[in-house]
Amino acid sequence: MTYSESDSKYKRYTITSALPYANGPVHIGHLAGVYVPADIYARYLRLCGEDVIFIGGSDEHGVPITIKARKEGVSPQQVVDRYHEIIRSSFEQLGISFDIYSRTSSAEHHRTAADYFKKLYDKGVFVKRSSKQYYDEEAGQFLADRYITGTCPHCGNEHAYGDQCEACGTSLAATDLINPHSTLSGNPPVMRETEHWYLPLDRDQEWLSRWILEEHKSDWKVNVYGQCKSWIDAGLQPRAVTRDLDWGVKVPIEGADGKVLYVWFNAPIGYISFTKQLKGADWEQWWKADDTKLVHFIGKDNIVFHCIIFPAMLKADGSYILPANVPANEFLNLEGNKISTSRNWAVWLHEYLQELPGKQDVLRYTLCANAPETKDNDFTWKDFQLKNNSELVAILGNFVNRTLVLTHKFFGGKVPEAELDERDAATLKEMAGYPERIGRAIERYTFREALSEMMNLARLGNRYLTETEPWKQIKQQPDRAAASLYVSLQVCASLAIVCEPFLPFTASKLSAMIGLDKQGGDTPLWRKAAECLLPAGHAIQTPELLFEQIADETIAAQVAKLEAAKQANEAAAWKPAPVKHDIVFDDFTKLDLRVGTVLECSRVPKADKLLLFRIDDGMGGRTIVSGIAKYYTDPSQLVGRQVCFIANLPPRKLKGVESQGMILSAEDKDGRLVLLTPDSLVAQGVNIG
Ligand code: B3M
Ligand code: ZN
Repeated sequence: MTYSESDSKYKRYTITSALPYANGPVHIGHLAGVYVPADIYARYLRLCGEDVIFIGGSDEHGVPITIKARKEGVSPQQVVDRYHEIIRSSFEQLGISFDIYSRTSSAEHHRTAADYFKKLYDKGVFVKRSSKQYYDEEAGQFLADRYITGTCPHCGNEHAYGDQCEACGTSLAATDLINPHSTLSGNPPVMRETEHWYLPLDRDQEWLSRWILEEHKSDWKVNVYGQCKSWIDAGLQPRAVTRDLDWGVKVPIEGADGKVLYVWFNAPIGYISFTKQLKGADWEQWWKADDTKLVHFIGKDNIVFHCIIFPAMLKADGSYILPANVPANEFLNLEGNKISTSRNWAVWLHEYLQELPGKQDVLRYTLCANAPETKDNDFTWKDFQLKNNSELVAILGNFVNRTLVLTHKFFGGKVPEAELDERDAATLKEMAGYPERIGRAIERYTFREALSEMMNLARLGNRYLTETEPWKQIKQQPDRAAASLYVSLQVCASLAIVCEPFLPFTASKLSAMIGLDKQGGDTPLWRKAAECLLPAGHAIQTPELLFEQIADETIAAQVAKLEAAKQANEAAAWKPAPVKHDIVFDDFTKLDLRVGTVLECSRVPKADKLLLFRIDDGMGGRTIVSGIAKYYTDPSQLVGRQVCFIANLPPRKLKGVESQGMILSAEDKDGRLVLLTPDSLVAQGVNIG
């Protein structure tokens, strides 16, 4: 039982979340954009007593997979086996409550996708077209999608793909790329004739325009609506749904050797084939009954596929319902920069789970609180720490802990009998309003608002407890202390229910501590969260802390890890400086370069960058000041070392010391200076040249 009128016509909910490519683990961007909101929605609806299926799985086809396999020198199957398992188990550990998490390499999926294509083919839906496409002669292969890279014509990104530019998010055709080249051989491609089947989206222009731009004008998110509108306004074009590749679902018709279904035709059918795996013969009502609400959770780069192409496929079949909503999110950035898999600028879920064990809810909380619902948003470790320490610990954890500890201290761990005064009753009344308020926000897909309302309930409890001061009242007016803890315990019970969609681990811990019975009765649990659920005399368990402070060191370690990634990127991106303009030989001979031996070496007082050298130059010796103190922290170790120097620079004063030349050093990638020393000992003052 939900709250909004518009949902009352639905008997069941089919909730899907984008199928991550099994070519790498998932990171916090995926979680904040797709899986955390989808899970909140699914958990909430279950608490409302609704019939829900929450579908997920790995997308195991497509060029990203085969490219990864090539790079690692293994088969595509090995790639997907490895990452499917990493992704599946990390989702499970984070408490993403999929009813099924399957994979598109499953036999059921291959069959379902092939049948889907065949039905549309037999109905004459597709148009067969011959076209010229990029081909790599050395690799002997057509260059579908990501096999081709080049410069994006919109933003100038030099690493745009043949299907999309990840820098500006524009969807591209391979022929849009400037200076295209094959990712297989690196060669510029040639054009070759090939035949493919196209979904004639131009024929769908009219109904799609009506369905999205009119019927969903007010209930779809602005960002989703806006993207759809610009696609539709630009005029929809036929779209190829087959590819010349060998990894994928084979095109199930005669004369289509060497062709597979386009991954974006194939993948959304996964939602259907996984439903079949979950529900068996009963699957159809989840996709075909008008009283089923279909909702797709995705990131913004998947909007066109879920709002235009997949609906066109569903409509072409004719027996399916269409999505009621597609609440796509924008992107989450990390410490001010775009998350990037290739640059390892990410917080990977499987690593987080290992490095911060038992902190699943803290991540869920932070990601929901910062979800990029209307615009791109930023995750920072400092904010993560703050959200934990000053919200989860200081508000929710503190309220629950104070309530339970005091109940044990003053009332033997039993809910006290209470006579309520006005303030008590008003507090309970206020509490009763929260489930609906939080629920309505979730039904509107405004999860950040829902989360902050949930915390407001904890704030209400905290404030009430502080104001009613049972620790003082217990001596003067024990009845008042009893009422105060009675009310606070009811708020704890309500919280144990309404925090579940967001913080499922906390919810079960709290429910266990207060002995909350989550079973039975006709009233859905979510509605019950408005009532007083713990009767007088009910025993509660010994309290444990729900959350712990996160120390500065923990955060520093994560920040250091990102810093290391950044440095590794910079090192990988390092290129030698361009060669300077030519000089004539005479210019070179003007330089007087020599070798000498360090006789003494010490720091220059009040100049932390400088070292003072006394050099035996075979000509009576000289003093040279050099800015390498940062890299040679023990100057005495340089004594006896031969170094190279320029002997004919005019003397110069540095921090009051006259320097008679310049010692040569190499500057490494990271800016570190390294002294140059001859390969074997030479006489003092010999020339270099
Ligand atoms: N695997 C693309 C992505 O991860 C794709 C989603 C498929 S959903 C049917 O962005
Ligand atoms: Zn671009």
